[in-house]
Amino acid sequence: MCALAGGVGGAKLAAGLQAVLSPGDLSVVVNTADDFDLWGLRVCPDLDTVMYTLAGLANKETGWGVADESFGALGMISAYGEDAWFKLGDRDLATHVLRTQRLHAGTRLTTVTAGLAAALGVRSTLLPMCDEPVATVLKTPEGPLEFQEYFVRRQQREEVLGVELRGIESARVPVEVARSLFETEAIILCPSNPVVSIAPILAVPGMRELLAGRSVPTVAVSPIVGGRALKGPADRMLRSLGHEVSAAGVARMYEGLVDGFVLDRADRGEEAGVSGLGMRVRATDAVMRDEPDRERLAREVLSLCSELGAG
Ligand code: FO1
Repeated sequence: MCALAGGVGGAKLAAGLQAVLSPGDLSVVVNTADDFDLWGLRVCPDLDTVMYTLAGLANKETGWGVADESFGALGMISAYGEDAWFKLGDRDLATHVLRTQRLHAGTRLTTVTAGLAAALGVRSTLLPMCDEPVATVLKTPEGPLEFQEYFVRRQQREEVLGVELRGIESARVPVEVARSLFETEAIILCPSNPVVSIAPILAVPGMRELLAGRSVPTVAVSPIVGGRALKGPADRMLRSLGHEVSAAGVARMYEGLVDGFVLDRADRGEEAGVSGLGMRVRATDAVMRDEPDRERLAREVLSLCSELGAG
């Protein structure tokens, strides 16, 4: 199976899929347009969120970062007078140090990520959407803001009026992603932000064609439940960008790409609208509060994939 994912929501479903599939049967293609450089280090928040979650190391309260973390290095950075707005923990820092060193030595992000994930015992294949740097820059009334500046430093306060993916035209689908899409029996779009997590993956030149070229079922899970985002600013972002803030609104964004759509029981009223887009709909409990929830949702998604002809 091949899943497309952003950060926390995507990582949770990926963990559910990993738990119910045979070891090695899952690849996760992860958004890297949130990546940025901080204090000379290359930080890849979504890749790390998925990696720590699949390794069983994630901080359960935040969903990102490592469990049992300390912030000694960050305290020292503050003591030197830096604004420590992005909370890099001591254990997490090791990941960024090694990643940066290996990237500087000329190793591709795909290879670096595979090495880090294997060392942490992750039994799925973790794939960055591309090896080239891509940066999400948001158009706001305050001017253009880099993603983490908007998301963490300014706490998503500004209205998002547009999204630019800087560097996307030079990005290429890595051979490992192409292979994984070629071999998979189904493609799953995790309940991640459709605008800043899934859209950048789909925007890598050649990615949509690869997806469309496969005649396997593609199933998406709604990140919007009862008209609100499960996490993060997706609901406000959809509204300010002119999309309908509902499960059906998300389904419409995936029209032509997706054959199956999973939405929460709370949104049963939208089933007919989604079916009208040519998608088979499954209503279930789409909110993942704990590990059993993740596994149950993963089974529902896989069962919809089988119904649509996977396997
Ligand atoms: N999110 C925050 O809201 N505040 C932070 O200080 C923060 C630090 C951080 C460090 C490492 C990492 O991998 C992720 C981190 N995140 C933090 C999460 C991250 O910025 C966002 O969740 C994603 O980029 C959105 O998908």
